[in-house]
Amino acid sequence: MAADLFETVGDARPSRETIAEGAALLRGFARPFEAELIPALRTIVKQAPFRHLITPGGHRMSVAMTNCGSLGWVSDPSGYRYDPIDPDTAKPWPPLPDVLRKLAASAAADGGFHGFAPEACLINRYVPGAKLSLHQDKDELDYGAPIVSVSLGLPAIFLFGGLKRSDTPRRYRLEHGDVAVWGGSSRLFYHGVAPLADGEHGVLGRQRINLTFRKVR
Ligand code: MD6
Ligand code: FE
Repeated sequence: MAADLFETVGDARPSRETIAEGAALLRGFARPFEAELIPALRTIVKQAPFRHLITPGGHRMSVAMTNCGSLGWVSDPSGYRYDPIDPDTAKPWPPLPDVLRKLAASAAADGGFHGFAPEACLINRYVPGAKLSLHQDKDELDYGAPIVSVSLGLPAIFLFGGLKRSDTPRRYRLEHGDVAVWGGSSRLFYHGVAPLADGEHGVLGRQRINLTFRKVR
């Protein structure tokens, strides 16, 4: 059969997609960092293990979390906050490795935000069935900086709405190595992650890892 005119070799998804003003998906952007990135993450989670945080409403989150950087995002019954100390280990969070700093800054620049210097990297682990309800990222003091979000492991459906919780979200499939950069007029858009479908990833197994880099103050 003759090749279809619109067929492309390899990955048919565009390498960069603007999904709103200030928001872009950079397909495969993290792949060149992978060989350094994954060992760095293994070191971090040995020092600051994943844990299931409790929301202010008293619910245990299905996504397990940890952090690296000078500040970490935490939730407990008293509220959400950024804390320089890991409440589980009573020690500072592991430092942000150079490879993560470089990945975050170069992705932000590619998305149009130059000079991005994150203080916090929130590391999320999803197992099949885990999800993240629609929310806004609004615990930071500096909304001028974007958020850079790196997806690793199993693919997920990212839900991306608007400024109101009632705005119907669009759905984007995020795969291993994809990066979302998020700022400007969409910085406070509601977003979430649909329940993770079961599967086995060649590098990370039966899980999805998401890194979100934030400039907090
Ligand atoms: C996740 N991400 O992809 C969760 N927030 O696992 C987020 O909550 C997020 O991807 C702000 C900007 C980009 C994101
Ligand atoms: Fe978020």
